[in-house]
Amino acid sequence: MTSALPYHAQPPSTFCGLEQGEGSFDRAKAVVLPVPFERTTSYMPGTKNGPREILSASSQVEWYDEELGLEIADVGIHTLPGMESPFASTDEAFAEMRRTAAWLAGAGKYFVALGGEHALTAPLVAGVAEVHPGVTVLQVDAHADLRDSYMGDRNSHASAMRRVLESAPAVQVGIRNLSAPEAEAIPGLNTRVFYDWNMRQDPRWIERVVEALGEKVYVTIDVDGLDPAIMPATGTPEPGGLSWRELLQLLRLVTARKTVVAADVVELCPIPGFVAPNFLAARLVYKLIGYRFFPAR
Ligand SMILES: [Mn+2]
Repeated sequence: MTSALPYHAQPPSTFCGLEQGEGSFDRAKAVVLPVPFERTTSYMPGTKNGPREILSASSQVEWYDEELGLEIADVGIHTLPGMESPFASTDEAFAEMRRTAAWLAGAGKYFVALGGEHALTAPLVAGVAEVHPGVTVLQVDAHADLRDSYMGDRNSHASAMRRVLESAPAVQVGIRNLSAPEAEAIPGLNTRVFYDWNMRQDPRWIERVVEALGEKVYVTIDVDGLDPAIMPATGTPEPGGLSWRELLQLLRLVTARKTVVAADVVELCPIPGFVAPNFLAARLVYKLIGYRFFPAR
């Protein structure tokens, strides 16, 4: 459509600048859902700008993926309008997210949600679990997020995975920051934790992570799970973490062996004028879509 305009148009705010005509949603196998939710951020705020900056950076992502040897965008990627919840309570906003996740999963769409703070993962997983009972959650994160509540708030981002465990078991990868009560709680919880300090002592750690997952998987990637050298744009950075290559190897094996039904990329806290982390997040979302539909054989 833009080619018909008598001016040079700005890239539309769709993922990868893909044009969306009539029937785009129906044809799309993949859906990008912007969720600029930010309520409980404890250190540096700004995750509500994550979806906008990921979409903006994605306009610079090549549709051709050199690793897969094809244009991932051919599967059909529809970008939904961002979720707005300015006057709603957190419970109401979460109920809306849960309904939306169940609607998308029920429609057979593979969705990737763009956060926003990590608390949004729990209602999305709950919605997906309504359609895919038995789904397990793969979390990449520096933080265990297993506090039962934080500052009196059970819906805090610091409790994100504790709430997730109420609807699905989890496998947590790259963990390198948690409290003593969280560490003490882990043996009694339906989760398997791969700590960053020792997970590479086993050269087969990626296989062990994948073996710990069920057949259907929801992937949640808190960008602070990555090495802050490549991902400084996050509110609670931690030294250590996964490299870009490690994360891709992990996702490649998960998609080869399991069915990934939905995903989210959360906690990007964009740094004004510094686009590399935003571009990394955009490329990660594109890889999450590519691996899902063109898994390794
Ligand atoms: Mn985190």
